[in-house]
Amino acid sequence: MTKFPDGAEYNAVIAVGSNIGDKASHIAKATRLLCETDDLQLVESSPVYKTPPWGITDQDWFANACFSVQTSLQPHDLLKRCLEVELQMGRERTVKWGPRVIDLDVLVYSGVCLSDDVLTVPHPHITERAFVLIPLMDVAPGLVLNGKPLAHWAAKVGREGIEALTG
Ligand code: A4P
Ligand code: MG
Repeated sequence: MTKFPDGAEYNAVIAVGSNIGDKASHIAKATRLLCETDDLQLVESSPVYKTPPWGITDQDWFANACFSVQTSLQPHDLLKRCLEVELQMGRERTVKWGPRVIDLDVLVYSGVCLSDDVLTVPHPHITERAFVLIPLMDVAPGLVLNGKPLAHWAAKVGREGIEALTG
């Protein structure tokens, strides 16, 4: 279960990744598109990080970032919005964990722990992935996952091969 820090200004965190073309601009564009309507405000963006590919390692490096948001959208509608932005940006689904122009994942949502056919929140594997934990710590440093602070999980996975591309 996730515990949000008391008084947090955000109620959800989105992770974004890209490993095709101009990766950092894809991330900037996705953030802009996602926050275009009144029901979702950007609270804070992490730097964009260059990260080694995880899962399928025989593919180009990724750019990864996280951003915290304040939204009135319920979790499934937030996922729907993320998938719409992916489609708008020409995302094609070919290989699971394979190359992608843009990937938007709902990492955490305040007070929500659920899993059904289309959505699992908190996103599975957060605690095993440095490419998620490092930007997540930038925007939600007080978050507690499975009873431990993010720094605990981040120390376990290390940060080998990860460097900031933008500040
Ligand atoms: N889905 C369920 N829960 C969620 C959620 N919390 N957020 C469903 C978003 N989607 C969620 O995702 C498949 C389905 O997951 C969605 O339709 C939604 O209903 P997808 O984006 O089509 O497929 P995918 O991304 O290939 O699979 P998956 O399991 O989401 O992979 P991940 O976890 O996104 O990992 N290495 C680095 N360095 N950086 C990366 O960003 N990304 C991946 C993909 C692999 N390696 C990487 C990176
Ligand atoms: Mg995904």
